[in-house]
This record gives sequence, structure tokens and C-alpha cells, in this order.
Amino acid sequence: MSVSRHFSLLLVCSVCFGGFVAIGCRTVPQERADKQTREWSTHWQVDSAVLAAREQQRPEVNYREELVPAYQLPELLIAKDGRAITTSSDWENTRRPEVLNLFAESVYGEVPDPPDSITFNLAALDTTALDGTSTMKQIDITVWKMNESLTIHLTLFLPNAARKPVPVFLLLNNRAPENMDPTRQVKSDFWPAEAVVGREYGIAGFQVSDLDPDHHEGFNNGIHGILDETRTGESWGTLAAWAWGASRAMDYFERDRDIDAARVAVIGHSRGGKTALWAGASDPRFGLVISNNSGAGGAALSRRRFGEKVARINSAFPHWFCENFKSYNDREDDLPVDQHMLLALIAPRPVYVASSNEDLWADPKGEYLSLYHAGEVYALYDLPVFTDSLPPGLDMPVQSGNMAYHIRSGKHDLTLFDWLQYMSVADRLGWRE
Ligand code: GTR
Repeated sequence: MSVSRHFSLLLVCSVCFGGFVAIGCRTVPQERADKQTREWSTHWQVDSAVLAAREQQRPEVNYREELVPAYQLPELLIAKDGRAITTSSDWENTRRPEVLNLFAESVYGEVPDPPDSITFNLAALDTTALDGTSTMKQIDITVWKMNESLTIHLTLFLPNAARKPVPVFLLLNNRAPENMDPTRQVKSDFWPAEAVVGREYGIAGFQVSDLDPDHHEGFNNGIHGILDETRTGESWGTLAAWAWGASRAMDYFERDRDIDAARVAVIGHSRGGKTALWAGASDPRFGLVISNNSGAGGAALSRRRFGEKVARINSAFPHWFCENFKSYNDREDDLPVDQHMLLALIAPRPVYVASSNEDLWADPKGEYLSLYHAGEVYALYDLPVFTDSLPPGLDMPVQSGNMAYHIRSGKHDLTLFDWLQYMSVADRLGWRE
């Protein structure tokens, strides 16, 4: 049984459509719908108590579906010159580079010239970590430009018993460093090393603040202070700097013979989830991209203006995106992209989007819809897609080909439940075979 066939069995039921299939305010041709016309057996509904609590917290914010304005998403499959994109090679050669550039120049920012050199040093090694089941490595990744340098401290656990090379989950840690305690005195579900190693995967992570501290200081410190020359409206912000750090970790993975560099999953939560998506979109070496509760500027569609909006994220976190993104404050309809196009940049590689039902600020439905609309590009590769325009029921993980989604009950967080789903997807991708 092929991998995609195997996955499509996870879908719950089939429904036939006639003519065109409506998806939001757009349609997909019948041919695509015929490939997989299925709906979820149940759909997620906003919990009224959660809604009431959120509205009380932030009365100025829209959390109601009926107040989402009508919107038209930018066309994924029409090139700038008006040509229709109908094949995966058209996508890869023409439209994908255009979309990638649009995100770089209007959302996350352009990366400057690379550093002069990069070194990898094994700073610590324990071959009997986790009661002898694992090897722990700490690697200092140092980038140099002229006589300035910056070091990313990568922590890694690899299962001793597993056949090598081993697939690895890389967390971009935007929470406290204790979440990735190499001594394992502190054990956190945010980075559950024991559970991941127990499933015969490697787990790695670094603090995003190694690249750039998470506050606005004019881009003088962190990697910006080292690599930036003249800054413009298109210069990279903090999230792009963190994503760049993920690529440097990937540079290391490619050098470690115990690691299967073709099977590295990049994962992040919230601001880390936005970063994981941009890392996966801009660096095709990541074999699985996981967005946990990434919300605005991550998986959620900006045009829905539900929960956190572009103007709010740009004023609360003026350093996250490029300056040009601020020109779209309260002008979402003028953005040349929307976030479904970010997920489409990951195609045909596997992508997992996860939401939580109390996290209305991140717009769970908007996160699901991005994945749904990105299906247009996955379908070009003849991969199954999601054809139900509504998110599945609570705690009901769904997967169709290389796309996966769940909405977990509970708060904005990265939990063991989430990790277990991500590992199960990797299992189904055949990563442990
Ligand atoms: C919030 C922000 C979100 C999300 C979150 C987090 O304050 O508005 O976009 O990134 O922080 O990272 O936990």
C-alpha cells in the first residue's frame, strides 16, 4: 500500500459534490474534488464559555465567525504574468519562487549575505543519558563575520537502541531554557525528551534568543548586529532570524552521521510556530513542518481578521516581521499573500497544523483553512488534500496525504498530546521503518 493511500484511510467518510465545490469564497474544479471528496464526521464548534471569556478579556477583538468580513484570497495558482499554474513543475519553476519572494519582501524579510564561516563544536557528550537509553550531545554552532561571532547552543538526544541514522524533531524553543534541560532534572512536556527517545526518534532544540533576543532594540544585537548592513523595509525581522538559526541546526544535522537529515521535523509553538513555518517554507531540507498554535503571522489567514490582527501583532511585536509588513496594518486585503500560501510553499513535503480550542486569539478555524486552501498545490503533486472546509471535531487528529491537522481541547500550549500526534504522523510517513 502506498504511503498516501495508507493516510487517506484515516479520513472518515465520503460525500460526492457536483460541478464545482465551494471552498470559502472560492471554488475548486471538479477534477480535484473527485480525487478526494470527504468530510469529517464531526466539526469543531467554538465553545460558548470560551467565547464569553475571551470577549470579556478583549472586548475590542473579533472572536465571532459571523463578524468575519467577506474576503478574497490571493490566487495561489495564477502567476504574476497572469498565466495559470497547472503542473508541479510550473509551480516549482515559476509560481513558488514568486510566492517565496512575496513573503520575504512583505512579511518576514530578506536574509542578508551569509556569514564568512560557520563552525560546529561538540561542547558536551553523554552516551549514557536518560538511564543509558540515549546519547546527549551539546553542539555549539558558531557563525563568524569579520571578527564578530554568534553561537547557537544546540541540545540533542538520540536513542541508543535505534537503528541509525535516526530522524529528529527540532524544537525552536521560545519558552524558558529549563524546558530543554539537558540534565533532565526538569522534565517538561514542551520538549518531552523521554517520550520522543522512547519512540526511537531524536529530539533537538535551541533557544531562539541565541539568534536574537525577543524584544525590539533596533536590530543592533543578535545575528542582525553581525550580518546586517544597511537595513530597509525588506530587511529580516526577528522571526526570520530564528528561522535562519533552524537552518544552521540543519547544517549540523547534515554533518552528523547518526542523524537522518532527510527526516528532520522542525516544530515550534506560537511565535515559534510562525518561525517553524517560515523555516520550512524557506529551507526545503526540512522533511516535516509542524506549526503548534501559530496563529497570526503563522498558519492563520490574515484576511479573516479573527483574534489577533496584523496591526495588533505589528504594534505589540514591532521586531518580528519586516518593516514592509506594517504597511498592511488594517489593510489585510491589500497583502500580496495570505498564510495559505506559506503552507503551500512547504508542498509536497508533510505539514502539520495544530490548534487548541481555547486559543481563539490564534483563530483555529483560520489555521485550518490555510491548510485547506494550500491543498491546491498539494493536489498538483497528485497528493490527497482536505476537502472539508470546516475543521474536524475536537481531539480528532486528521491526516490526508502529507497534510495533517488537529484541534486539541485546552489552552494555548505545546503538550504531550500534541507531540504524540506529531510522532504518529512521522510513524505513518514511514520514518521509523
Ligand atoms: C502572543 C502573540 C501571539 C503568539 C504568542 C506566543 O502574545 O500575540 O502572536 O505569538 O504571544 O508566542 O505565545
